[in-house]
Amino acid sequence: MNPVLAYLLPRTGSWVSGMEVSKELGISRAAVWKHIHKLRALGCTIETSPRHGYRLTAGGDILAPETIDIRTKILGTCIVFSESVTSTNEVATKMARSAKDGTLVLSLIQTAGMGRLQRSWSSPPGGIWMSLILKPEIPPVLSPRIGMMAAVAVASALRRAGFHAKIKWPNDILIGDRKVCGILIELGAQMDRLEYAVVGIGINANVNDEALLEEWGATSLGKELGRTVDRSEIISCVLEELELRYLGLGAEFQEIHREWEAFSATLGQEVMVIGWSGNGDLAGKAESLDQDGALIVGTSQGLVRVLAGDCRHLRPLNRSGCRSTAARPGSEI
Ligand code: BT5
Repeated sequence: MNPVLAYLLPRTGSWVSGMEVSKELGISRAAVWKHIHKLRALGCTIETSPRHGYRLTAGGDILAPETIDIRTKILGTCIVFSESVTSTNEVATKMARSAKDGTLVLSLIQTAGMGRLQRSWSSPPGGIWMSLILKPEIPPVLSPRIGMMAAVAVASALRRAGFHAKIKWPNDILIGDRKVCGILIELGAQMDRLEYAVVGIGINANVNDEALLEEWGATSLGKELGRTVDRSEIISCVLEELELRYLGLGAEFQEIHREWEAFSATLGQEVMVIGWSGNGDLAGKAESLDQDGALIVGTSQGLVRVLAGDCRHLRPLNRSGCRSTAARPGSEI
């Protein structure tokens, strides 16, 4: 953690002089000032006064291991924190074999954030960019459950915070019809044994760049709420909701499956699955989700089981068979 932030945090709301910080940390006053600049760029609200020095304001958007209230027994009890990494999934994957189950890799920004299928994930300051290293005792064939569990846990955590979060197949989280969170699961496995899963979670928490959000057709928690959200508390809740389900991943999966269906924005929709099984696109109605996380799509040819792909929600048909005009322009999500 940044040493100046570590010094200011327990003194939040009080003035401390530049001289005091410099003396206590054994660094020059110019170095203190550089740290202050950096912390402000990362979202901390720090006031300065020539007479009083520096004051960290309560309620600012500060994210550090020390600000996260760990209420879990396994997940997040070990945190690897950085101000900037290429990708938390990349860092987590490199250390996964030797890491403790539940290790959390967290960064304030990512310079090469990854989406699915080699796509890129923009990760400016203000977001929650994190990866969990999990070591569930399940056979590799059950690994699709991990993504379903993660989606249900994030949706539950956001619901606890007052957002009407829904899941778009396979595991995007939406508020309204806009994406607020993406999940990327990467696995390390042998034939019959899952060694680890890296669960990458990207939440546009306080990412408020309108142009970027518009470009992705996305939203952020801060935008939806009209004010800054407490990222540390959101992370604590995600860890709690994940741990609750992680322990029942093998035996109590029925409940996670039931929750996924209850939170789904996809089931019942007319959808277009892009690039499924390399056979082009598939249009139909999303009927259900099977135990392997596959989407069951009702098409003119009958039911089709789709294991992977990109899904677009089409505007529902109205009674006369035309696309509804109620949806906003751009008709697909
Ligand atoms: C995903 O991919 O939705 C998975 C994203 C996972 C990101 C997390 S952040 C922590 C961890 N470390 C990583 O490196 N990754 C994980 P996909 O469904 O392929 O969506 C990618 C597409 O979403 C891009 O092609 C853009 O169109 C769009 N996009 C990029 N950045 C976005 C953002 N911040 N919010 C919403 N959409 C975004």
